[in-house]
Amino acid sequence: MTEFEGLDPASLAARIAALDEQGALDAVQGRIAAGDDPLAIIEECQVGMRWVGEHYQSGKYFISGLIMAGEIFREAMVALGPLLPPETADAGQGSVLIATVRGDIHDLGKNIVTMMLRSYGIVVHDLGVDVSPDEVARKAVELQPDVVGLSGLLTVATDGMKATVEALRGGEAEIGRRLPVIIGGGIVDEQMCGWTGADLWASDASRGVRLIREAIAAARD
Ligand code: B12
Repeated sequence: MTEFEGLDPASLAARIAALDEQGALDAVQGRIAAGDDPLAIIEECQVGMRWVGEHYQSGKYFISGLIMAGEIFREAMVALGPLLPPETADAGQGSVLIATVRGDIHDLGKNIVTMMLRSYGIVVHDLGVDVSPDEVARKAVELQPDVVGLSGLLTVATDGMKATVEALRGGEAEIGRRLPVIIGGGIVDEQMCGWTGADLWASDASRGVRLIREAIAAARD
């Protein structure tokens, strides 16, 4: 195998970095058989995906590399998804409206967050990808979720994120309360949270799900 600087060559992350589909899926199965935590396996997949992304950026990989990495990850999730706690739907645990913002079609991360929230019994209304600010705001007024989650991985999508938060704030009068908005994805941080007008941010699913559950609990106190 080629050397993948910074990664252990035998690791799952390195196999994703090498776009070695079968090798990566074998590594996932090996880790599952060893009884590893599925979330830890997902996090290692993300390390490999980030590596591919960085090397796409530097010109070593092309768009086909991103597509391959996305496909490997999707297949890994076919094996890992059923190992996450079973999904239940119980409005008593709260509800979340989630979408990838306008101009962005990345959805693998959003789908993991959705799966994890559902595993806690939280009802998730997933609007999909490339969703316009008006559509998110319209659905928020219609469904009145406890929390709204916005996903975005592209720098150019940050405008869409900001516009969506503004549109949501515009609908709050009709809902009669402030809607906690959490933004997520590789590009978000404290600064972007402030700039977009969102309340919370998370660049990994575990932190995101914890913050969402806390926000639901606070809203119901
Ligand atoms: C796979 C991939 C693709 C696939 C996406 C497939 C799919 N169905 O999602 C395809 C091939 C379609 C794609 C297309 C493009 N991509 Co792309 N892609 C990636 C790649 C390699 C991995 C992304 C991924 O799925 N990671 C794994 C998931 C699990 O991680 P995640 O998304 O970060 O999600 C986690 C957290 O962020 C968080 N989270 C995510 N959403 C949310 C939401 C909430 C509410 C919460 C709480 C948490 C949360 O939880 C998740 C789990 O921990 C990244 C590299 C990278 N560094 O991320 C580039 C990357 C995101 N892509 C990039 C680019 C440039 C593009 C294209 C513009 C390329 C092109 N020239 O066409 C297009 C854009 C198309 C569009 N309009 O959106 C750039 C973006 C650069 C930038 N900052 O703007 C990246 C960073 C690569 C790079 N370094 O250059 N891409």
